[in-house]
Formats: sequence, structure tokens, C-alpha cells
Amino acid sequence: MNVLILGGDGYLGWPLAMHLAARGDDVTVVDNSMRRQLMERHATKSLFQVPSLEAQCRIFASLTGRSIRHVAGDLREWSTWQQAVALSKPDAIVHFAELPSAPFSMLDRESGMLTLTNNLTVTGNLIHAVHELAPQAHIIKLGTMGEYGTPNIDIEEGWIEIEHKGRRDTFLYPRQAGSNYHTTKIMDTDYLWFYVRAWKLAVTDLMQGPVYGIFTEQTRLDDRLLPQFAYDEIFGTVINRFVVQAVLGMPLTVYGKGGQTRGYLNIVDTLQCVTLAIDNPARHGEMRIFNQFVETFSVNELADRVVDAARSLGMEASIQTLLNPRIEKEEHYYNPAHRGLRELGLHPHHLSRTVLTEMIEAVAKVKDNIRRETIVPQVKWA
Ligand code: USQ
Repeated sequence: MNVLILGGDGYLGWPLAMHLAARGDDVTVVDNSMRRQLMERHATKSLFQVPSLEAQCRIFASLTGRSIRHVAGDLREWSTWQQAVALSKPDAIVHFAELPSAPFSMLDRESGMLTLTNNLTVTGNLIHAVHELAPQAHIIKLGTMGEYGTPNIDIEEGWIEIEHKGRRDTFLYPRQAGSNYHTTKIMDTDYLWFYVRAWKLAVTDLMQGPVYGIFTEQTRLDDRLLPQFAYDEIFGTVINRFVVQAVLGMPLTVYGKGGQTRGYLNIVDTLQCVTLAIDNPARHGEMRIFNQFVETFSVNELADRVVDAARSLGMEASIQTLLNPRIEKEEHYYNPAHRGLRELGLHPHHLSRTVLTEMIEAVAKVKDNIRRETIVPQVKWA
């Protein structure tokens, strides 16, 4: 398969690029380093001091004999698309090239508008690039479980059949986002759904929950191949943050009552899910939606598990309840379906004590890199 990965420098894009290259796919990554620059600007850094994407591609090739093509470019610019599509001749395009942070999108006007314009401009260019330059390509778009919000009814896998005044039809499942960022993902889905109908694009939209983890078969090869791993209040996701907090010996930052429940998955399962989508493409004219997570936890359950794992290693660990900086339900019903990827063959990895202790030990080795001052939440929704 020829696979073009948009946003190949990210926490998920880089491990996916190595995973696909290792199994023999022809992989091209595109990135404009926006995420690295924004992390620098906000005085936060990846926990692991990883080389540039270009250097990582070279190191990976020297260790494995497999090459990954790299295009340094901004996907808001059409010239980047012309270059990347000509080089890749993609069968599949995986779209990770979005600003993925809810707190960043709520920071101020500039960050909110950058999230909106970047995410929708890249998706818009993707639609036109496939139509004009790669009409056979299958689009695999990273959406988010956060598009659905936390409704008081079961969450279906993308679609819902509604009966109204004696008539029936199927619609996108109702969406109600919890941040500016999550709202851009809803708009992406609507945008793609229109062009699936208009231009018969083949689209898989993966509604992913928060991801955790460090290690994949390839990131284990060499420390220089580790992904960018954020733990700060803006770019870090909750499990990764809790692990870093435990290593520092600071109380884990549970926001509000801690009953907020989401569907989580290990980074290795993200790679599995995207690969399954690539290998089993949507049909042209089909918008296929999968809910991409393995198990659900409340924030309190996650904090308890991290405390348990840290204590098993002899570390002191505790929990602190903070005033919730976000506007979200802190106790709610949550029952999302997640059948599609299992049916395609997903073998889930669960959040075990072993997984957590391995993460804690890896973070402890680079404890001196942690910037403690970036952990306590400052960005508020209200
Ligand atoms: N939370 C805490 N303490 C913390 C950090 C977070 O209690 O220190 C809580 C949040 O309030 C929220 C939950 O943990 O209720 C998850 O927060 P998160 O920051 O891990 O995840 P979120 O902001 O929802 O966004 C992340 C990714 C995003 C992805 C999304 C999937 O950054 O790219 O789309 O997870 S989902 O959550 O299903 O929408």
C-alpha cells in the first residue's frame, strides 16, 4: 500500500508511520512542525527530547532498512499537496494533521481561531486533493469520541435511525462537543459527509477516545524513535499526565467530581485500528464511522489505577480534586457502541498494572526533563 500520513510528526502519526513502513508499506509523512512550535511557545516540551522528523526518518532507515519519505510542508498550502501526492501516489491518506487539544483551543481568540482554521482548511484541501489528484484514495480521518459528547442515551457507531411522525430515516448521530477543538471535529465530519455524497469519496471516520502509552514495537527500537509525549495542561492527555504526576510525587489532578467517563485506548491499539481501516477500505460513496476505543473509565478510576501502579513500585502517590477548569458533566450516563473495529479483527490491549508500571518506569528515567510548572491547569472554559 502507498500511504500518505498527514501530521506525521505527532504523538500518533510518527509511530503509525514506522509501523506501516515496518510491514512493508510505502509511507510518506507530511508535517509543518506546528505542534513542536506551539509547545515551545507555551513553554512546554515533549518529555522525550526527540530529534526532528527528518532525523527520525534517517535513524529509522538506518536501523531497519525501511525508508519513510518526508515532506516538510504546510497542508494549508496547495503546493504542499501537489508535492506530497505526486511523491506518494497514495492508496490511503491518513489525516492526523489537526490541532488536537481542547485546552489549547479554549486558551484565547488566537488559539481558538488557529484550531478552527487549521483543522478545517486541511480537511477542505484533503477533499479537493483527493478529488483532483488521487481520486482512488481512501481517506482515513481521525475524528473523536468527543463529537458525541455525553448524552443520556446509548451512543451508536456514527449513525442513528430515527422514527418521526411515522416515517424513518438514518442520520449522523447527534453531536454536542465540549470544546472549540471538539467542535472543529464535528464540522470535519459534516464536511466529509457532504463530499461523500457529492463526489463519492471513500471515507472512514475514526471516532477515537483519549490515547495513552509510549511503547510500540518500533518506538522500543531506539530512544530517538520515541514519540512526542505531552504531559502539560494544554497538550497532555489524562493518563499520560497522571503517570508523569505520579513520578514527580505530586497529587494527581482530578478535575471536579472525577465521574467524567471516556473510552480509552493504548497507542498500540491506535496503530492496529488505523491499519485495519487501511486494509479494509470504505467503498466510494461510503462514509464509514467506527468508535475507536477499547474500554471506558471515569477519571477517578484512572487516578486509582495510576496510584495503585505507582505504589506497587514503592512510590508515594495521592489524588487531589481540583475545581474543574472545563465545562463538562462530572457524573453522567456513558454507553458507547464499539463493534466495527472488533469485527474487523482488533485485538484489544487493556490498561493493566503492568502497562502502567512500564510507563512509570520509562518516565522516571527522564524525570529531570519534566517541567513541573506546566502541569497545574490554567486554561479555563468559563
Ligand atoms: N482530566 C482530569 N485531569 C487532568 C486532565 C484531564 O480530570 O489532569 C479530565 C478532563 O476534564 C476530561 C478527561 O479527563 O474529562 C479527558 O481529558 P483529556 O485531556 O485526556 O482528553 P480530551 O481533552 O477530551 O482530549 C483528548 C485528546 C483529543 C481527543 C480526545 C478524545 O487531546 O485529541 O480527540 O481526547 S475524547 O476525550 O473522547 O473526546
